[in-house]
Amino acid sequence: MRQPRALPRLFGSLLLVAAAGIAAIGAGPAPDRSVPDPSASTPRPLGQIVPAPASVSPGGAPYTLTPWTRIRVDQHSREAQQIGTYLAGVLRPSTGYALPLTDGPAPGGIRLRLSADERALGDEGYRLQSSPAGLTLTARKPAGLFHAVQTLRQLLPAAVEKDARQRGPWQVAGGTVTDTPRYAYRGAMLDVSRHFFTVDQVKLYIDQLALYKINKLHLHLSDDQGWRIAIDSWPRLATYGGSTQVGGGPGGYYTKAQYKEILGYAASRYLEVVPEIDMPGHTNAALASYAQLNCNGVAPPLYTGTDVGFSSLCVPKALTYDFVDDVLRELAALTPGKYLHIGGDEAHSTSHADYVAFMDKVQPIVAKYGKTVVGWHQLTGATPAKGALAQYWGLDDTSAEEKAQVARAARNGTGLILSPADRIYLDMKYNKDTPLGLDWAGFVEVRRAYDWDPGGYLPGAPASAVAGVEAPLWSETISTSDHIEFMAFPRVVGVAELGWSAASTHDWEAYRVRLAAQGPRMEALGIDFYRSPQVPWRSG
Ligand code: NGO
Repeated sequence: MRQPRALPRLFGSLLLVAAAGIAAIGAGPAPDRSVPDPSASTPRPLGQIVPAPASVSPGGAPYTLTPWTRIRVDQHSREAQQIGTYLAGVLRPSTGYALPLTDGPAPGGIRLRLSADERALGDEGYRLQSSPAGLTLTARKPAGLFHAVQTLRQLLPAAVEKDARQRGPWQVAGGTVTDTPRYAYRGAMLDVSRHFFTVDQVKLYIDQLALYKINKLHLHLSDDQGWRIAIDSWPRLATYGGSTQVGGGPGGYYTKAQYKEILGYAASRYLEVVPEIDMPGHTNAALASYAQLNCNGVAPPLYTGTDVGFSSLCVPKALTYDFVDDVLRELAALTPGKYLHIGGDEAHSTSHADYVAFMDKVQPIVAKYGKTVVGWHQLTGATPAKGALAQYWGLDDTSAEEKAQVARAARNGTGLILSPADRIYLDMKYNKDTPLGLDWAGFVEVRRAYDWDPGGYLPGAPASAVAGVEAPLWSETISTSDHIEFMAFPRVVGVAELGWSAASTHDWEAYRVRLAAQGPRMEALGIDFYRSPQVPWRSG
């Protein structure tokens, strides 16, 4: 986690970072990785970023930031202005340069340009052009401009991420990067129910995810151990249901104002928040808060263990649907994004018939409030609503029938978010010695998390059904930001690449070298990542 840092002894290590370059992605002979480039002033090659960019044409002399550099932003776009301010905020502390924002001509400056004509750049794509005359970031939409800024950060030396003044030079290799994502859904999930995380902790994670162009933050807001979002019509959900967590700590919940603060912060980093209220199982915190929600009218005690599958909303009771309607109405009203996630996993205490009946009643409530259903893939055992997304969390050895059920739904129009547990569950231990995490899906090393193809992953599911990928971080054993960082990084970086980069760039040997170059950057940012022996890290 980011700590205030003393002025470091940095210049030597920058040479190594700069030397970590490889040629354009997926092309040409493999570089000799054992020989560091001895040139101090060689900027990092344009393709040397994560996620791998769609296309790179290197050429010409580098661009150099100077104390006189200005950031020139199209004045008419407030969002472009905000992105310019954000960029200045990243660059000022480490460069020590003033980097004023301007809308006038800025010779030699950084230009942020929005252009509606750039159709090929889509909703999130961008172009970065670098030459001694200037650096231009172009996008059709602000999200693309924001992603361009992340690319620019990665093209500068890692020390640019430090929060105190460092020595330059601050150069970006000459040439052009043109980049668009493979998938529109590139997510990370944080379970704030098993352990509660504060607004600031969530913001920190958002910043870390944004660096790698993740664009969805799924918040698991309710579970047996805690209800984490204030619902005015059922206030005890938060005040009582949110009053503990795994292991019996104090828990917590977000007031609506705090939740909006998270939403605003996520939006400023171009992440859409996907809120989840898990049901009909995983509902002990709600059942404990209101006796009348229980079939027998008796509230169970709050729960601080880690078992799953023992709770269920009372499917035959009419009140259950008043409750769900109230919760989803209030949540939808808070949610600027498209999706409401209704869980649906591990409903082991709900009969199959009840499960199907429940989903038949609840999915139309989501639609009534103008949102699109997301559910864990067990939803495909009921009838997924039109346009719904099913989040697949099976394993390589999940039964053929279960996979076939999901594939069938995909052929019938249900979109897929892929979160295979034995690949990208960030709460799985890396190996037997990992002090945190679970191992029910096996150990997941960095290579395993990266080395699979979402497009062809689920047999019988059309590639076109895949909306994207998401890396869930369940928090039974995770209770601090350091924990989040250690389990997420660097695996979530690989997931970001699977979500963004074309299948043709997929190559573990090349990826691990690009990932290694992220080590000093993550160090500069204070991210306590796992130094996997599979990655040729360079010290920073
Ligand atoms: C499962 C379960 C969660 C656990 C998680 C732990 C899903 C979708 N339901 O994933 O309740 O927290 O495993 O890895």
